Amino acid sequence: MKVGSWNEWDPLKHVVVGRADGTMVQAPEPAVVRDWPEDGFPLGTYGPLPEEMTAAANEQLDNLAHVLESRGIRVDRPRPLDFSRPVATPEWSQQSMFGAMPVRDVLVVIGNELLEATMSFRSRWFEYLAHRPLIESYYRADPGMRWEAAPKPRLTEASYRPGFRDEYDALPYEEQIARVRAGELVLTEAEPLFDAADIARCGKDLFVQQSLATNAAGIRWLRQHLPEHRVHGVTFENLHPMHIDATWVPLRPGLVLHCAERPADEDLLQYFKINDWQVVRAATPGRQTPPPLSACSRWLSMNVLVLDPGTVCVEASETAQMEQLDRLGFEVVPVPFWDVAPFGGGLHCATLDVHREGVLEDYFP
Ligand code: DAV
Repeated sequence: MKVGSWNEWDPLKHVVVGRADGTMVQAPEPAVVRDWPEDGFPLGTYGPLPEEMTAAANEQLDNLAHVLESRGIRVDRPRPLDFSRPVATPEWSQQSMFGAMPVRDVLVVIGNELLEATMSFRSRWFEYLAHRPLIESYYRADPGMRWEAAPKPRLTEASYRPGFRDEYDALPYEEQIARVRAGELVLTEAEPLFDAADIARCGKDLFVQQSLATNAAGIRWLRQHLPEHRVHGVTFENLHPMHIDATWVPLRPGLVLHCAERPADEDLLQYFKINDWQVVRAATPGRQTPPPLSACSRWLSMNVLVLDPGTVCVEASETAQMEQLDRLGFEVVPVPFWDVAPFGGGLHCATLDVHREGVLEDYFP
């Protein structure tokens, strides 16, 4: 048993796969406002996702676990909490938590270090507790593991721009994108904030997206915490940036998949190109609409899980994405996963690499 992973593609040996049990459409909070009247959750309401959706998601998550186990990969599962419970710190209270499906958002393994992200939603402040029994067991089993947690944020009103949503939604597109580029979204710079799923790991280089969940102070904290890495703060032309793993997805050394609808900064493109990386525009998703009850987009089609530099799991209905990866030389493992999407994402979101074989390398010398 070993905790260790330097990138998104080395041979996967041990992984956590999330669970859908008890996932909530979370109660309103400064960072998030859910408004899905057609799906039974009009503005201001909250509650558990329907039981039949939860059962369907769990079936697909269990199937993913079996697919991985049948390939000799060890799979662990988190312990869901009662996410319907109100939670509080001395400075705020929140009427519900969220869930334990997108493990990728909460935790990241960088080398022998397992790092707990700050998170930036009040509904997700306690989510690490769903994963703690596993983390404790890893810490006991692997004397070489480093266990770290970023500073727990306060998440007071000072961490959020008041009236952000209405103001932002009323801006013309160019001004919205200027805000994205400047990192002036819902989070202020009062304290470091980041979700682990805004990090794309490429050995010595870590690409961290500033987003609705990650601020500049969070990226600065990561840079200071990981002095042996080059930590790049990046943005894309995306009106609702939230986690990098449906936008900029490294697949193997020299190959990154990019969401064509979300142009990258010229600096980022140049950095990859001068280091002989191929930047490939991901195939257009098969679906026209985002998943229900979800902040994710249809670009979950490119939220793939790489098993080794020649093998990749792709959502089973995303034919064009599978064909593209096949042409790029991968063995494609189709995994049905669309029923999981309402619970927080795709195959990459739902997993955490505990151990990938391999060593720290510099892919951008
Ligand atoms: O860009 O559609 C995908 C990842 C969510 N964890 C998006 C978000």
